[in-house]
Amino acid sequence: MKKQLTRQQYLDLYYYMRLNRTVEDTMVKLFRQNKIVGGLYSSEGQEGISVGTAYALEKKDWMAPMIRNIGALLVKGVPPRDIFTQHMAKYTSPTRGKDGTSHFGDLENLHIVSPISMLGDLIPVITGVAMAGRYLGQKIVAMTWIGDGGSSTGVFHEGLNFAASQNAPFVLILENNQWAYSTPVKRQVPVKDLADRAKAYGIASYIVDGNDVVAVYNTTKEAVDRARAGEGPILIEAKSMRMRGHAQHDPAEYVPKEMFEYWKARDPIVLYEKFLTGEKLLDAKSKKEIDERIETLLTKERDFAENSPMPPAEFANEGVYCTGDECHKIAAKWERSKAEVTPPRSSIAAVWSVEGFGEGKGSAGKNAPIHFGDTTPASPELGENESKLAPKTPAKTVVKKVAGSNGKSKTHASAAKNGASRKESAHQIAARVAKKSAPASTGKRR
Ligand SMILES: Cc1ncc(C[n+]2csc(CCOP(=O)(O)OP(=O)(O)O)c2C)c(N)n1
Ligand SMILES: [Mg+2]
Repeated sequence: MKKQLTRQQYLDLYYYMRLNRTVEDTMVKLFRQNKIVGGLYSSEGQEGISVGTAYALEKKDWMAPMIRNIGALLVKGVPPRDIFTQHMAKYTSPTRGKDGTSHFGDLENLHIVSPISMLGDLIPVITGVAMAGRYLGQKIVAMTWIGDGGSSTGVFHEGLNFAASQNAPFVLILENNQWAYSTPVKRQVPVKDLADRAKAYGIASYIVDGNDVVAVYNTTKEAVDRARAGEGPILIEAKSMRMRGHAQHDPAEYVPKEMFEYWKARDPIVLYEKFLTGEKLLDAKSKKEIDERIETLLTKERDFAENSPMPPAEFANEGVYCTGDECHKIAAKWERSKAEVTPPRSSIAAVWSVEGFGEGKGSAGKNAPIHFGDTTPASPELGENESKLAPKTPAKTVVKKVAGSNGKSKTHASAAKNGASRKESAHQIAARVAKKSAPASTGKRR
């Protein structure tokens, strides 16, 4: 563990790891009292990953946590009461009792995308968030987490390939906790390091000791900085151990005892306490203060959750589907001029063109719809489908004469190119692009 952070930052990491564990310990008690609705998962032994990775993000950045990332939610600013009420399906919870576990997000303020249970599906979703942020000029980085088991799903590979080919500012944390339910990593993946999967997509990767929170933070900070600088997605494999069963119902008897013992001696919180004490960053007094701070906060938050009502029965019909603005508002937050991404200033016209499109016999000249496949039109002039699809405006009206700034008339297309007109329709732009890219029309099929 190399010393690089300020004392406050070191203590923050400690506070959040302790808070993460105590929140989960509290929920185990609530579960045993039958107050938790649905499953309860544990990140015991993996707190260093959730906390160290999320701590490397800035406020404006986005994350999409999974079930073992309660620590990441806490670091991003979610109050413990939201986690308690959500697991207890209370009316005061973020989903107002509609869902359990950590299936909630905050698109407006904290920039958290709700977990998706289908393993791997968050990868393309959060890649889209990363791309949207870049398009809007926000300079954000997006992050999500995946397990060793989840890294074998098809969508993991599709998503990572997509993120890589789009150079998305995205950091993926692969939590290798040795188990996917009762399947050990060795029996599901024929490679030693899951980070090697990054090679298939030509992206950078790191391997880090997931039980060393400072190493996790330093590695993730470097990756986040690189992604933000435009280097594309980065994969971090954090090696750790799932210290409990898959969920509360699972006693994990299939895990060899020696394996638990090995990892227990490497408990991330115990290791970190030793480091902090050795570096004189934490003494008995400051430890006691942190203990009391957590105890006071969680007593208040748990009491709030326990005293909150369950949703009223009538509410079962409401909020099932998004109804638009009254459900939630999403407005793009532009941090660059829209003109930059709008023709004619943008370098790429917002239309698709296909070379040779519009030249075929059945395509009605240069103004036909895009016609894929080698189909034979029914009539020499227009195919049956094409006649339905073809715009009603004949091609000759598209390239109409407009007055140029020099008083002479010129085509609408060249006027748009000079920024003189912004009123072209998509068909008009398509016709212009097709005309520009196509060689002089011979009317021959290609
Ligand atoms: C696509 C998909 N397949 C199966 C499941 C059922 N399932 C939920 S968690 C889990 C094990 C996941 O193991 P891993 O990815 O290693 O994460 P961990 O539980 O160890 O954090 C499985 C199989 C699922 N949610 N989604
Ligand atoms: Mg796992």
